[in-house]
Amino acid sequence: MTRLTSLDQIPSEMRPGYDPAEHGIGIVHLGLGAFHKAHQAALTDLALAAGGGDWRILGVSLRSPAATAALHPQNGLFTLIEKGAEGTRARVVGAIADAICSVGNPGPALLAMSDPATRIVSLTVTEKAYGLDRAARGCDPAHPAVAADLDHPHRPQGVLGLLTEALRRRRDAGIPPFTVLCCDNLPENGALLRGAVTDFARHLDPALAEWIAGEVAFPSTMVDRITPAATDDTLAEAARLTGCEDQAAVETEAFCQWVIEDHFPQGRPGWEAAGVIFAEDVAPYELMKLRMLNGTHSMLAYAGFHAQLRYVRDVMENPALALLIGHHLRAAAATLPPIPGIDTETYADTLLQRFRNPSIAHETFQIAMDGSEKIPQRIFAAVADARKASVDIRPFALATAAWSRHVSGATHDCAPYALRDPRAEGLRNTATGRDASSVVAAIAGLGIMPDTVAGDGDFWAMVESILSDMLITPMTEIIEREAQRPSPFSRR
Ligand code: CS2
Repeated sequence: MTRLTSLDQIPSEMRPGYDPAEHGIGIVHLGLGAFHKAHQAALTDLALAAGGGDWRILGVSLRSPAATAALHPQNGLFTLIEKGAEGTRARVVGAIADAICSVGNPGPALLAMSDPATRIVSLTVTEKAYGLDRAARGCDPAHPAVAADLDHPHRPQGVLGLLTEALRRRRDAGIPPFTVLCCDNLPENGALLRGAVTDFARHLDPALAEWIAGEVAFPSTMVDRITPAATDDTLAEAARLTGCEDQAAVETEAFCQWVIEDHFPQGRPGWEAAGVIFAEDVAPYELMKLRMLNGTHSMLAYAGFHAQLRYVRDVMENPALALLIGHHLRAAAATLPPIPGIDTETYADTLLQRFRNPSIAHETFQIAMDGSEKIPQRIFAAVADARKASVDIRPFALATAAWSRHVSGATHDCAPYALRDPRAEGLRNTATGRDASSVVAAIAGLGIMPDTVAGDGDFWAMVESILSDMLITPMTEIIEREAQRPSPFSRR
């Protein structure tokens, strides 16, 4: 079978509705994973078909050459397989013009980011890659990439280093800055990244920091599309559908949402043609998504993984766990400020439907990754607001206990696994194989939550009591027992 390299090879109904060769690059994207391809690249593809413009994307991989090895030989083309209630649809996306890898050689990425034609630099690099000091809203000089880039700012490897060096070059050359578009699941992601980049720059050149603070736009975004990591099955399906070998194919759900603050001084693609919502203030949407979708995802990932449920769709088949998922969604909704035009019950129902999607094989172990980077905004922030609004905190205590069990490495009812978390080493020393109170002390002492939550004795007592059971009882039994408890979040 021939490798996908050109649109002539595929059926005409699967081609983009425009000729990619007629459109120049306007966006450099950092973090070339499945999510970027299924979300921003897919939507930019629709926007190019509808409104044109020089808005194709140069993808930069910051971690491994694998994404580049898949996309570069295919001239950036890849098959997008969308799976929803109406069945499977596939099309080839032409929005990515090329892919490069910056590992060990940031030169080409910096060149592209400093090019006047680049007007947006977007990012999906995962929470842990930034090197944020979230409490101080700055950068964390102890983060390995931040430390290395502060030492060698002209040969950056990390996110903050690359952005700052590219912005410096633009300032020095009198080129207006690009807009920085953070697309990771962080609260007020634009403002958070602005704080981190300006703080990073301040360590090197205070005048540059001032220029960035005054001139660079960092709109916040809420991104949403459930996209499992591509597998051999994904590639085989793409080959069947297109008739070409495709090493870069991606599969995703039919649902897709992107809410963005409309602040793009150098312009932007006509994304509204692709259904993108532009809002004055994205924060309420982000909070809703982080606490309802992502918070529930984390809870079901830890409980589900330890109940030996491999995929989210399997979790939804367990009636007791499905009931607890409903409780978590309603508890999370109760912590949110009202959002005009949004009914959180309807949003919760849509989420349940999406989690049930039988054609999406989303591994609980994948979602369980990097808990210490995710739980703060997904669970602990909800606890803080739940306390203010007198909302029952038990669902959040259950989620925290399930994460703590994952961190403790207890395997009395499941196979051994490696903890995938940037704080894994520290947690191995303080939490692995320990009793419930030591694990809870290790978690509460991580410094990743508001002081009010860290000092909330009742909350931690509840977590510890659930966790003590979880350390000796099979997770399936804990779930059954928990589901039988009366809850204010039962659907009336
Ligand atoms: C998930 C997200 O892996 C995870 O932590 O919760 O990747 C989730 O699938 C996306 O945010 C959906 O938009």
